[in-house]
Amino acid sequence: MSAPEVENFAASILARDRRAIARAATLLENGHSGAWLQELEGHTGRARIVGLTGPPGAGKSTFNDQLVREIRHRGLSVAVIAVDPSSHQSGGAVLGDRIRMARHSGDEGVFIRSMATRGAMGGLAPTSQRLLTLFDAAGFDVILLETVGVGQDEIEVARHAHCVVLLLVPGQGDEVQALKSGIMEIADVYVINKADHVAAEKLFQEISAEVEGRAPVLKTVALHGQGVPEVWEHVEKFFALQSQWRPKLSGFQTHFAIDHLGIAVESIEAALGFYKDSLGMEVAQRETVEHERVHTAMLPAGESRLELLEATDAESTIAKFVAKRGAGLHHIALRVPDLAAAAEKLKRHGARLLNEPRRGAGGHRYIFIHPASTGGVLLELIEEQF
Ligand SMILES: Nc1nc2c(ncn2[C@@H]2O[C@H](COP(=O)(O)OP(=O)(O)OP(=O)(O)O)[C@@H](O)[C@H]2O)c(=O)[nH]1
Ligand SMILES: [Mg+2]
Repeated sequence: MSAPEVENFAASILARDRRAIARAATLLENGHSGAWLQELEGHTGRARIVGLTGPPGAGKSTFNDQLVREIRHRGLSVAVIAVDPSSHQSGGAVLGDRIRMARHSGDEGVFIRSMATRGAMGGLAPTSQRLLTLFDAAGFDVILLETVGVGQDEIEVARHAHCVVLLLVPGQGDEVQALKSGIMEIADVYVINKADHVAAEKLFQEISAEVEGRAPVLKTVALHGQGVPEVWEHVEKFFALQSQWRPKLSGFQTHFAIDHLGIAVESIEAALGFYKDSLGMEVAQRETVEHERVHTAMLPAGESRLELLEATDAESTIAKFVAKRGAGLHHIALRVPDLAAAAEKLKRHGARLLNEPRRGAGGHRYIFIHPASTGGVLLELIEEQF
């Protein structure tokens, strides 16, 4: 693909063009990728990835089909990646998935893809990771990653998914197998499927005793959809709890980001001898802020930046800082979504604000907070710009 074709292809995927998504999925399954995939990587982190695993014949495909229906009822879009390791010969898996696909065909909010992996290291990790990138970038709210619990793959699933649902069925001695494989420790929601089976209650009791309240244990009859909405509710509850401490799930992302680190230097030219010439960083922007009496140079570093600060004259706070403490880290700047609200809240809590919100380098609004309030470092808050 030429550069413009790559651009076009990536743009079509980001615009949720189904034909482009299908073509990309096929390319990935056949082991191809390209610059377009890298392009997509910058647009991920929003989808909720739910792993679904369990022993052969537990009803995963049946359950998943019902779950897709439930997710659609709630107005969310969903992509399914069904991984079928060929060491497990279920026969009708791919055929069954075609039938499922047909059931949801015409529904723009559903995309189902079956993938056979060959051999033990048949490539679940790289291919499914890339498909996750694809579906995430294509804007699906939920991605269901389904695999048969026959060994390493289920642990892989746990590594890729944010939330793992483990399906167990009565009458197979699964619980013993599950315990051995280690999946019992990594599941976030336990489901006893085929609850219409006579031995279901006994298994439910055993698993509940084993899990000891660490995670919910639920019963379903996937065949009739019974109990499936409750499972989804627990998955949502799990995500709600996770969002409090897991910024990995963007969409729930923390509102704070390090905008830049400010370094007071004697001379920007001299400092650039190190940062630019020796280290190889680029200067994105140079500016003089008259009212702060400072020259600045901004050097991008990932999503954040280094800001070199040089005094314009002896009355500058930077000049005073350097005279008193020597050149060095001068301040840390955090981005916040609503500066006025942050300033109000800080005042209420008695923090020492050094100024009212005002405009600085680059035109953004900012405040400074005295080191006495922040643990010893001068802190700048900058308003997020959209
Ligand atoms: N009685 C009963 N049968 C069920 C239930 N859920 C699924 N089944 C049946 O169990 C069989 C296996 O279901 P699948 O959904 O194909 O199971 P799977 O886990 O995807 O199977 P593999 O992909 O082959 O590992 C099918 O005949 C289903 O109709 C249930 O709740 N109760
Ligand atoms: Mg299946």
